[in-house]
Amino acid sequence: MNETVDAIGVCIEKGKVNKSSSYPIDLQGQDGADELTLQALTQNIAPDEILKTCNDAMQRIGDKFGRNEVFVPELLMAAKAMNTVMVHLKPFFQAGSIKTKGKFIIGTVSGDLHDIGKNLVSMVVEGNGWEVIDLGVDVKTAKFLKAISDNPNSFVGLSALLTTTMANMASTVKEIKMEYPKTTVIVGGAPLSEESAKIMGADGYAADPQSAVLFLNRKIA
Ligand code: B1M
Repeated sequence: MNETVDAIGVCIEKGKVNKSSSYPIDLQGQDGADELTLQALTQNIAPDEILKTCNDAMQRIGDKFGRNEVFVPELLMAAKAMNTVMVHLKPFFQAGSIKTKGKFIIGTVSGDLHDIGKNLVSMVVEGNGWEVIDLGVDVKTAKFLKAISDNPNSFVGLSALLTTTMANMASTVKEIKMEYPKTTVIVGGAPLSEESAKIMGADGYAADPQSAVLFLNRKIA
């Protein structure tokens, strides 16, 4: 493992966005996720390696939150640092083909504000030649239905990170399938599984962005 990449992981876990950010106190004056990511890319470190380190760091801060060792403000700072890294990685994931394979509507379901995973899926799917219509977070069913109506033949992806919002996801899938039975819906997010996707009536489950791409590509093969 490279020292710069390790340091990016520390910045994510501690919520150190850039050199000028005063948080956290013990890293004041040091390079943050912003500067270190640019340095890592200049050293030709693979964007995938940087991303994996960041995801591991998010997992660690999430585990600490689960043990009540950190609280929502720390999660928010970690997310801010992670988003800074993603700004620099985005062009690498978007370097795919230009002619689009189809339209993919994606959003985080109602009641859920987690968007880092959903944004990663958007980037990777877009980079693989799909036009992505990102509806954002806390997306009500009506907004998905309007987007499907505005974009006939599109595919739909729903993301949820909370066990509580999985229930909202299930009702969104159900309503989409009632109004647009031919629309393919895939679901993903940490609390989901193949089994829960099946119970909801979704056409597929994707554990990560790459699985989402494989699923979509198979559908148009
Ligand atoms: Co929240 N949070 N959070 N949080 N948060 C979790 C999810 C939690 C597991 C932490 C914990 O307790 N250990 C826990 C959920 C527990 C549960 O439901 N079982 C939790 C909680 C409880 C909460 C609050 C309720 C806390 C509170 O207020 N008391 C609150 C809820 C707010 C709301 O949504 N209404 C809350 C708030 C937040 C912040 C806003 C502070 C922040 C989000 C900031 C943001 O997203 N902009 C936050 C964060 C950062 C996390 C953790 C630490 C990290 C999530 C993340 O970004 N991971 C998370 C703990 C964890 O995940 N270990 C946690 C990195 C990201 C790359 O992974 O999102 O899993 P992930 O996405 C993956 C896959 O899941 C998949 O691909 C992605 C890339 O590999 N994927 C898809 C995701 N969507 C997909 C869609 C697809 C396909 C694949 O196809 C359509």
